[in-house]
Amino acid sequence: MLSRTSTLLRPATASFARVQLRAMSSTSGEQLVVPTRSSSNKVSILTLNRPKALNALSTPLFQALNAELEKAEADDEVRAIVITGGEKNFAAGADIKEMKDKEFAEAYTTNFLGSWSKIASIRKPIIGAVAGYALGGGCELAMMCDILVATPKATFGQPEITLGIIPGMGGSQRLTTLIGKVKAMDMVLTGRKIDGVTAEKWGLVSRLTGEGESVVEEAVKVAETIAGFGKVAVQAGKEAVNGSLDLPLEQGLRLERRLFQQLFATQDQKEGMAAFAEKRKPTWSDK
Ligand code: CO8
Repeated sequence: MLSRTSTLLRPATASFARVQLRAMSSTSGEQLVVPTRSSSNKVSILTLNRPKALNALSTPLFQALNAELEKAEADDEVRAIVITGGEKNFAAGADIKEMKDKEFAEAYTTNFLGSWSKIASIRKPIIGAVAGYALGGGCELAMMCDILVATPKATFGQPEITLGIIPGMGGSQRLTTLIGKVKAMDMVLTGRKIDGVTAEKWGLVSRLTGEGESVVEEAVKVAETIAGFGKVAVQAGKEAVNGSLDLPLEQGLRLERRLFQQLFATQDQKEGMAAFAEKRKPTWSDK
């Protein structure tokens, strides 16, 4: 699955990989999330790996993804994260077979899906790489990434209505913020699916791959660009943009101004501006 990306990616170190295997295996021993690193080692690439079920998002898969996200967040070497389903399918939604017999009491008392939004609390930048289906929970997972790269033929949709339910992980909320009320209503109430080209036009996707390009490689390139900047400013940028989603304008502007002013206390601000004046490349210290 990762063969087309081999020039940019390399497997995690042996000891790292052993830990991953334990954390990410299903009871059948299947590795549900495959962690690799970019050749610079700065980008953690997490590949959903249930190809036969089109990467349907089961509870064990999400537990594995959450565990990998926590490791990537804690790893000092990792400066950006790519989440992908590889070059064929991102994820065709929550696992319908797992959900079909759920009852209200169990779903409510066990907070079913409650932990699935862990990704939204990760402070490092996350780039989603979408090919094929990103449906239901798959579309919602994609929308929890900070930047989305997709193929023109990728398929986005919230088809929950066809199953007698509605989106449960932000599909009605994040989608509306991204593409506006009437288009979100259209997708949520009719189950309408859109391709990558339309998703880019509507503001759901930030970049499309060109002819013959690997979506994972393109996402890793974006991640490497970010990984090349100072960590403090990157984290502040992510916090400021996310603030705009939660805060009224006045408070959002105050957050942005405070973060902006605080960056003048960093060595990276001194270095970045000195390097510009001296016509040289900056060397970031992340301080
Ligand atoms: N769950 C479980 N299994 C799935 C899912 C899924 N969401 N999607 C596909 N599969 C399985 C199929 O059952 C099939 O398995 P098998 O070979 O054992 O029969 C295999 O994947 C291949 O699928 P198809 O044969 O159906 O492949 P097609 O190419 O004919 O069709 C489709 C592809 C159109 C994507 C079709 O599989 C489909 O419609 N899938 C369901 C899409 C969907 O409705 N998704 C929304 C699910 S509900 C949801 O996500 C709720 C979100 C709530 C929050 C969740 C937070 C994460």
